[in-house]
Amino acid sequence: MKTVFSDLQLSHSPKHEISDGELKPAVEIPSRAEIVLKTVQERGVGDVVSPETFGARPVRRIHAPDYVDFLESFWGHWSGAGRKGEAFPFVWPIRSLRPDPAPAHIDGLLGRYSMDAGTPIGEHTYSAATASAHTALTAAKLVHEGERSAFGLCRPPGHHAGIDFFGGYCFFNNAAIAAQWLRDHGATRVAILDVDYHHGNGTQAIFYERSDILFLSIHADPTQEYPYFLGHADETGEHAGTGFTRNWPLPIGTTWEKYSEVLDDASRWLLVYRPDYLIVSLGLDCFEHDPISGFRFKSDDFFWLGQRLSYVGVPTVFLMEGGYAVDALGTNCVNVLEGFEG
Ligand code: Q9C
Ligand code: ZN
Repeated sequence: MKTVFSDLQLSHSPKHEISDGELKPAVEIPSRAEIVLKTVQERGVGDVVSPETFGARPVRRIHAPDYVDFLESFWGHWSGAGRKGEAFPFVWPIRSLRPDPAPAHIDGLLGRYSMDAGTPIGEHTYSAATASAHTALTAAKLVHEGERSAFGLCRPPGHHAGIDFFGGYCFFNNAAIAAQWLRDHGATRVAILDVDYHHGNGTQAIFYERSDILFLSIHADPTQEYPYFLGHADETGEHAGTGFTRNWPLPIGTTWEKYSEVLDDASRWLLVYRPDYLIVSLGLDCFEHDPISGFRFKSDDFFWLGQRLSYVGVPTVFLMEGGYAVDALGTNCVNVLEGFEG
């Protein structure tokens, strides 16, 4: 299986995040991608290729023009205003407040286009997020050209990013951009299976009213875990998308034994839907030693996860999402890919 990766994705290098009432060291850091790349090479998964350029259009097929413009121009405004460090939002247009017209002030803009204070923007965030999206697109294109599978080593991740907001360490929704690109290049149905520990709120919301993209997610119960405000079992799609979203929230402490029963259920939905392509939002944060997560996968369990995904029998694009136990991240990720390849 080919891996797609670009060094540009390393240039987003957040120093801190706001969590637990503190300014803590960031966990979504460049070494995550470096160790996965190193393990892909050491274990001989296959060639590593650079992303192709796709221009600006595929990202703008998913994201609002004003949001993309905001991300592209933000650092100039921020540094121009004399701000020194990385940018954190701290005020949001919830409920009675108006998102539109968008504010002109940088602090207002940050809140208008974000969902949390854990996801700082730095000087190179836009170019890294763009490269990450192009990595996803290139992996999708490889599978579209006939490969059985491909691995987009995406970083920053994507599944929390919505049409016009960043959050959860995500800026552009790589899986959504890849799914839409496949639809725009002949696919009739695309399925996204999100196995990140956190609910993929951005991906779900983007496709919530559509039947041509099936969204399935297995994740920690949002009553107990980030993103807290989406991912309940009763969210199943709306309008034309009714029945084309499915969520399996699971309790903190879930092991592979329990998870795999639910994965069987999700696999049955895939078999019934018969997608042309499967995109796996591949979070590796279900690992027992993940520093911010509460499931109990062992490293070997990721191999079984990959094996089960191969049984779906559909051309598959793996796109990396979360996973923060850096030392084990390469092993866990490559276990999925090897489990898939059999
Ligand atoms: N005290 C992804 O896995 N909040 N994003 C963590 C920890 C944010 C995770 C707070 C978690 C976002 C792609
Ligand atoms: Zn996650």
